[in-house]
Amino acid sequence: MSQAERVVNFSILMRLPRELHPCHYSDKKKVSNMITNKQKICVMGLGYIGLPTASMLATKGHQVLGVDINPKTVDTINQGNIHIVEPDLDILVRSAVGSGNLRASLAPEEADTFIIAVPTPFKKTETNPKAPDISYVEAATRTIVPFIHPGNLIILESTSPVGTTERIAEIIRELRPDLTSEQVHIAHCPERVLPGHIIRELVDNDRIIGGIDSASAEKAQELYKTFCSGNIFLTDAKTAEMAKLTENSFRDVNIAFANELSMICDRLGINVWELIELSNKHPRVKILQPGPGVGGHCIAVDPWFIVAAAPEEAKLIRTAREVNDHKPHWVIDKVKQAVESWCQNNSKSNIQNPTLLPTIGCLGLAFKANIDDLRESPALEITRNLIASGIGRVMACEPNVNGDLKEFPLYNFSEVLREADILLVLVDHQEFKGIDRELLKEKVVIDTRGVWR
Ligand code: SAJ
Repeated sequence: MSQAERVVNFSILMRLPRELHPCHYSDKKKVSNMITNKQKICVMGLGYIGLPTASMLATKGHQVLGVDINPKTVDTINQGNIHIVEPDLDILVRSAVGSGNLRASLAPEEADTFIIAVPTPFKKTETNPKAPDISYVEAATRTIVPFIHPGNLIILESTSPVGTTERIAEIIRELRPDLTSEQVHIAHCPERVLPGHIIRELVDNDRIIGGIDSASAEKAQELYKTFCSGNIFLTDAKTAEMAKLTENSFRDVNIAFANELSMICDRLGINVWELIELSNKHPRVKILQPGPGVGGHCIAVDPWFIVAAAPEEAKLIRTAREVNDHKPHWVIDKVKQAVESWCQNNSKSNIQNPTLLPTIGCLGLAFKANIDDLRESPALEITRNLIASGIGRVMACEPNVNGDLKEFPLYNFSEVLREADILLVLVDHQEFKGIDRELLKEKVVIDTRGVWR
């Protein structure tokens, strides 16, 4: 182990729980000896996947160059800091940069392996409002093309529509006719990590690697073995692409089932949380939890890639997306109904003459529990909509965000509990659990997460 690796591992060891530090990962049998397999690696995109992957590889002794188009991101990382929130990532990045094994840049350099970890959102086209947008993958590929040498490995980590890995091969063929297909290895190794648990899952999760040929898959496996202690399964690129989309679609369909049940139960006057708990006592039933909708930038996006590729066949997957996308609107209607009832019970007020409208407390804005990530959050969408509708004074509370948002102020939980007439629970953050139920006595409660069921 080099001095640099010792510094990395020691500093992480000092601050991370044992099961989270890289020495512990490398204790595991399946993680190969880092010293025998050091590479120069160029990681394109330093977001939620690229940065943890780059840092992890650096702590395993590889020389890693992280590339991002945002100069602020590059500067932040070169100072050993992070621009995103993820538990323990700050420690990992600081150590990786401090060791000299990780640096960030605006431009790629020659390397043994290139890893592409850029966004794959959807875009509106004339024929499809949710068409996959692989332009970032294409742009990243074009950027690395001049630096590719015979023997190089190119890995696509981004969740991608079926055919994207082959598209990378096509771009390289077009722009570098001097390279034969045997000289360049290309594989898809879709990321599978859960935001909030990225560092642990990066190491522990099983991985699927799909090569454009078996030599590519095997070469990629060698690299992932240097930090991944889970099993690594090899397949072709198309199957690997579809496997990732399938995993997120499976979850989306199952959440849609729970969300649909919650709306049915509301109509029938049944407590959906009790219903799910009881149904899950069956040995082969495992229903997920309803919520205000599905957020984040993965599960609400990836199923559309399957729908776009097979619109005739993907009926269930499409419907699940529609059910989950509808849920925030259903919640907004529930709040509007609650406001109307509140106004009727408080005779001085009505919606047309808003001398006395209720205060609505929105609890949680993040896209899921115990994180601060507001991107594609149904809770944020609902809160924005309620503010714009002017049906009452809205007090939003997000305990994981410091200060106010640009758009509206944030209040602390106790202020909201004290002042709100209607309490709308949008995220099952730890802070909201276990409060004295007496405090809810005079309130109208709409609990989309079953926190106070
Ligand atoms: N949600 C519910 N009810 C549930 C579970 C989740 O309403 O029972 C909601 C959450 O509140 C959130 C959304 O679904 O709004 C997504 O949250 P999540 O925890 O299910 O998933 P993500 O988006 O954080 O991460 C997913 C993971 N995929 C799967 O679990 C199959 C992760 O492993 C992937 O790596 C990630 O997508 C990704 O990057 O694709």
